[in-house]
Amino acid sequence: MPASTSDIVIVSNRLPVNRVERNGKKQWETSPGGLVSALTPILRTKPSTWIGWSGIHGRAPRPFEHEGILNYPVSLSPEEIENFYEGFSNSTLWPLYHDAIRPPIYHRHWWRPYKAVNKRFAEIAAKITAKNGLVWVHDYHFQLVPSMLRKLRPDVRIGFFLHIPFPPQELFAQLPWRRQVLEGLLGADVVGFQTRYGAQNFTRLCRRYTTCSPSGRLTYEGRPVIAKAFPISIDVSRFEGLASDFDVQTRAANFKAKLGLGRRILLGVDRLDYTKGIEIRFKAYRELLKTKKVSLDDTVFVQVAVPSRERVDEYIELKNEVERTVGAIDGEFGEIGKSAIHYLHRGLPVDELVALYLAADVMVVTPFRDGMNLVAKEYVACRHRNDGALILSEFTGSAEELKQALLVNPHDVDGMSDILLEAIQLPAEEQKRRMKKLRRIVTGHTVFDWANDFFEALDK
Ligand code: GDG
Repeated sequence: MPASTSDIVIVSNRLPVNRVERNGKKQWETSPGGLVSALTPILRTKPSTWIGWSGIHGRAPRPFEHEGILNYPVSLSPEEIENFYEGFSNSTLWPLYHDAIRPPIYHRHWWRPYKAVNKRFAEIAAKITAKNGLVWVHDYHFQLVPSMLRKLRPDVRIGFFLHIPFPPQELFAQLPWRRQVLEGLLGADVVGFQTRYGAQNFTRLCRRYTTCSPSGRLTYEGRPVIAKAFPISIDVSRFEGLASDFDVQTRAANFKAKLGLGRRILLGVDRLDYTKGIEIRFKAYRELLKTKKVSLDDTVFVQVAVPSRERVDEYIELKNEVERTVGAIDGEFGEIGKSAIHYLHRGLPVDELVALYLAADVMVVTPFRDGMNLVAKEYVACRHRNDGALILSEFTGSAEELKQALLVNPHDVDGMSDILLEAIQLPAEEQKRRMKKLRRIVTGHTVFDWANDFFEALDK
């Protein structure tokens, strides 16, 4: 074991920092996002290390400390990025775990690099974790790490959390490496999912395809394995703080004025991903314009589509499709100086994002399948005046909790048009009634509670 080891080790695809250039100088900057802010307070209490890819091509930088956390960068070769990341992780597992919305691709030449990269991460974790330490592995990129690590370090407590859905048997059974993946996960002491359905699917599949106990509590190779839902949340006070900031509120007022006072603003915020149902919400909106139930004078749609996985074919096609649809709708209904849809293909600074959440009368969240969907929770956290309407797909993890949203089946264009209209016309009293309940749920369970609950289950 090396001279300095860590009591807590996090394994995730990306490090919690980004390499950025400021005033001509390259430096590390903490990545925005709930996961990093949730884990940071816990990681600061004990010697801790975060293992991940730095996003830099070529040789990995040496381990370094940044804001009290030791970062351990791991290198990925261009072939590994192609086969492990874009291939097996994002063209096999991602579509398979999201209801096979796009056909998952099963290439044997992707599986080997997936195993090899998982092994590299497991070996590093084994090397740097202190005796009886704790390792928390994140997400679908690393499902083999738990069992690989257990073989190397049986003394260590191992947790795994899946940020995306875990599919039902009918789908998961397609995976040529289904047994290996299940056995990989069973190396953990605690396997966490976003919803209880994910935990149930996993438990059933383990009983069917591995030597797990056939009934009763889940045990594997004589060891208990906890498979349970730990629904993730957001840093509520950060969003509440931003939403009550004077500059952010001024910006929100400016957005409203620019978009046209008196127009109801519909907002979508998503990574440009085929799971998010972006094109379907535009079809539903088009229907309302076509049937003159709404007009350009009374509504406007703003869509932020953050670029994502831009080298994967399916994402290139999706971008073309979404942009064609936006162009067609604006071509048909737009006027000089007045668009039906404002489409921004870029990420915005978080204060601008919050200003948009404040400006939006209707938040439109319509994924075909989503592990949780934090955008829905962020919108609610920002609506401190208890107004606004949240449209939420039934097929998101958040819909399990946010029952007072206007729930919608994202495959039903007519149903979605109806819900859009209902949301646009929702009386103030009804907005208040729903939003109050939604806010109670979101503020009552933050990302810090999520992280604490998981550590508590793991630290037994
Ligand atoms: C995966 C799972 C699960 C978006 N646009 C901007 C921006 N964002 C931020 C949002 C939010 C995050 O990105 C997106 O989170 P989601 O949960 O909506 O979706 P995924 O990226 O697919 O995340 C998902 C999540 O992991 C956590 O477990 O909920 O189901 O798929 O926080 O605010 N942030 C900024 N500018 C943008 O333009 N600054």
